[in-house]
Amino acid sequence: MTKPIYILNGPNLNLLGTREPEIYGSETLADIEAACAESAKEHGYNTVFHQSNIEGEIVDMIQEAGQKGSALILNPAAYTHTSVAIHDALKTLDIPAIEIHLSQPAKRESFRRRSFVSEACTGTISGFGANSYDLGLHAVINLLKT
Ligand code: CA2
Repeated sequence: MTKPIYILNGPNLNLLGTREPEIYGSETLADIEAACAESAKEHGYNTVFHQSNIEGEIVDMIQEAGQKGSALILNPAAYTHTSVAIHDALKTLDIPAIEIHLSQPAKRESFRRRSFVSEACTGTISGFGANSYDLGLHAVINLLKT
């Protein structure tokens, strides 16, 4: 059976759709989860979707993705800019991993310009709102086909 695509989300993304819609859009994380599941299904993949506010839990889920998943899509949220632990976990993976962001961090505060995650990922998609997830999903599905 095909292994699922893991979609992991970092701190505060559980609040999506409730605050700062001008930056992050009005869709909730549950809306994004449902859209990803449907889009992946059209290509014969299941998804495992998870959000955590806790850095170590995200590390655990990245390790699980490496063991049980076919690919990883990760929005590390604020940990993008701080986490050596997430960088190290990503470096252990033998599966494609795509970093995604709803907003375009390069256009925002200077502290968002540093990503500890980019250099450990296959690629990065940012700035397309909730559509960044769908673009990330299509990117990994294309990689898995080749
Ligand atoms: O644009 C993204 O997806 C970010 O990963 C979002 C993070 C931010 O720290 C990154 O620089 C870029 C913040 C997520 C916070 O999510 C919220 C959602 C709704 C309301 C408030 C925060």
